[in-house]
Amino acid sequence: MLTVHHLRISQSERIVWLCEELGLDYELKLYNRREDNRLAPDEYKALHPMGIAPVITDAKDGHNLVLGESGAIIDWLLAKHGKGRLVPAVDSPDFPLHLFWYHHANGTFMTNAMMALAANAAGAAQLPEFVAGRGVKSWQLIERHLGEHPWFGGSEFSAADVMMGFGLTTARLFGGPDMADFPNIRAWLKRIGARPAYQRAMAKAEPGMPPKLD
Ligand SMILES: N[C@@H](CCC(=O)N[C@@H](CS)C(=O)NCC(=O)O)C(=O)O
Repeated sequence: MLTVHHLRISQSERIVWLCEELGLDYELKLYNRREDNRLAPDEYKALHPMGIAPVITDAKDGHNLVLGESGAIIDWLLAKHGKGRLVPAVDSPDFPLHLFWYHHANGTFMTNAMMALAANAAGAAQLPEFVAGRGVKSWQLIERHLGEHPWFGGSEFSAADVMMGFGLTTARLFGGPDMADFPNIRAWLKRIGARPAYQRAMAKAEPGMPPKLD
């Protein structure tokens, strides 16, 4: 049985969302963050050597899969169960858009957000230029892209939207720019908020917590 291990208020919400988009049969286990340091509890740390969310497990046909890292998990789920869904055709002009944003999400956008968080936690009076500059560029590029295309992967919703989603929604609970400056991003947030799969995922992953869509 496929099990999604979701650490509350974390990037593992992506995997719940993907499972709902694909209509998969899966078990969802919720874990609260530790009270003292907001990190994953020991039970979560025991799942995988990195001990960070997301992690999936799947015990099937004598194989016990334990897989971490959002992109690896999404690639695995799409390869196993996607049947071509949520990735544009290789020959489509949407394919490179999808690839760029699918990888920008963790390769640059979230990495930069984490560096900003770390600098703030360390008491930096201001962010180092390479962090601040990259953050501004990323947000501006996202805004421009979503003014030209409805989805990160171009004309259709794709796994790139799932990858980008956390940084544009729940991660903003920890800080982020003034959304008044980003009407195209706000329109995208409305579009994902209207998706039944997103609504189901967030109700299951974060019961009682309204998704951060404004
Ligand atoms: N690049 C990783 C990032 C994972 C990550 O940083 N997860 C955070 C939550 S957003 C985490 O598990 N934090 C709790 C901890 O470090 O104990 C991925 O996407 O899987």
